[in-house]
Amino acid sequence: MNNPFARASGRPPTRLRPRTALVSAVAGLALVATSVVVASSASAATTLGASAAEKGRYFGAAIAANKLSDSTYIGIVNREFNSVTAENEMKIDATEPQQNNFTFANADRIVNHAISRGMSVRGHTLAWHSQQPGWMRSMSGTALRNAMLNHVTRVATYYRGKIHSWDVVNEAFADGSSGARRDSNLQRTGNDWIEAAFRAARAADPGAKLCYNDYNTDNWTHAKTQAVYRMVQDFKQRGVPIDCVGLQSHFNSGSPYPSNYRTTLSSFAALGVDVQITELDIEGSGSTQANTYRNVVNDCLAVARCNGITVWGVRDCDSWRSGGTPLLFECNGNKKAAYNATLEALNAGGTTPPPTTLPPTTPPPTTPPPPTPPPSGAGCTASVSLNQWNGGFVATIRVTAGSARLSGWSVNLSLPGGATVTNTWNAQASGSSGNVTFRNVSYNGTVNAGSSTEFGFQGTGTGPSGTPTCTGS
Ligand code: 9MR
Repeated sequence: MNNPFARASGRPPTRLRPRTALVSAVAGLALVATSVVVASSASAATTLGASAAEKGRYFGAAIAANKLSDSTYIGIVNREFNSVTAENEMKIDATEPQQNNFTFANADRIVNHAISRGMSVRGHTLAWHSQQPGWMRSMSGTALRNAMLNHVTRVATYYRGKIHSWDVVNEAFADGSSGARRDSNLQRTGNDWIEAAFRAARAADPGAKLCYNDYNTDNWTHAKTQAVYRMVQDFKQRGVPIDCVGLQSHFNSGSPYPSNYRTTLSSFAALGVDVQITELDIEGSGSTQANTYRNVVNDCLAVARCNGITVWGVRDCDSWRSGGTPLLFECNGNKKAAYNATLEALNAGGTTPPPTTLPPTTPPPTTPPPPTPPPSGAGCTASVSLNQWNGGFVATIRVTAGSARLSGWSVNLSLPGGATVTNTWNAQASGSSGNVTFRNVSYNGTVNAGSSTEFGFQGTGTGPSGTPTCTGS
């Protein structure tokens, strides 16, 4: 498959007009300098999603169903991102407006769009004190607990196999210095409401990573950060199924990017969970804003288990804080300095992917990836890392280019009888059982010589055990 974005990295041919000798000499020098830049940028990814994919990570955006028909907006989404979050469409008030009456139409528009383009989806959010429908706001006690668990189960079951990571519980801790849980109708059903929600989510969709997500948990010294850390530590110790922590990371002058942000990321990761930056926006402009974006990307790339960044909106005018111009694109769709800094930082970040996590908590037998065979065919190899549990699996496939740059690739592998692919990210699958071929999507077909990119799929039954065949073009 051709990469429609490959041309975007090329420069138009330079045309020289007759000038004075001096101007020609200066132009000649400039050309030499430019050609150096081109030589290095020719090997650099040209979109956020492609660059993140080279590092085994995703770069996503929160998107809104009612903007999918805005051509500027969807053009950016399709070009730049390999993950999306529904900004509002999967919240409790949107998916269960009347008790036990579930509506998924708007969320489906987002999920289907993403899946059709090989993007992964973050689910946001299953249990939250806010954005509850009226019927839930007026509930309490056992009735509310059961209604919450029913909601988690029904929504996670509906999207089973389609969600990369769920924000199972959102914003359950209080701001300030108390380190306490936030008071809410859910909290008043009992302190164990969070772990009950995680257990229900795991039962409903065992292949999704399950995250706890919150804001003002970026500064390692803050009481709220420490309180969330202790909860995750406790969950890991007691076997409560949790796979990831989401740091929303809404930064502005009142809640600035903290210099110890990397410590926060690595400290959570050291508990044995993934860390995801889930709602990034940084108020400001120009180089100050750009540098903060650069710092955030560098921090994530420095922590192996920081496996993705999502910005909370596409253009400044799409933002919930549009007055603070906190995003990567201007309203007219132009890239901002913050965009360039983000892409540069991603491209500079090497190509080492983070390790894959192991859902579910009940340790599945993990099949070690087979040794990587030497390059064959048109110059690529593929290796599988498999997380298998009883009844399902997640396979992560690493595609590595041989000594020549690929402009497209496909991977063929054989699934044992009874196994079915239910969800694929960063690739397009042909077939879902038996021999299945996965082809690159628009943003990850180009792989430089010796570099790698990753895609994955989830399935029911038993995962592949043989060596996949990689064909490059
Ligand atoms: O961006 C979202 C905005 O459109 C909604 O009106 C608001 C209320 O549901 O939620 C915003 O998103 C929030 C997210 O769901 C949770 N973390 C804070 C985000 C910004 O308020």
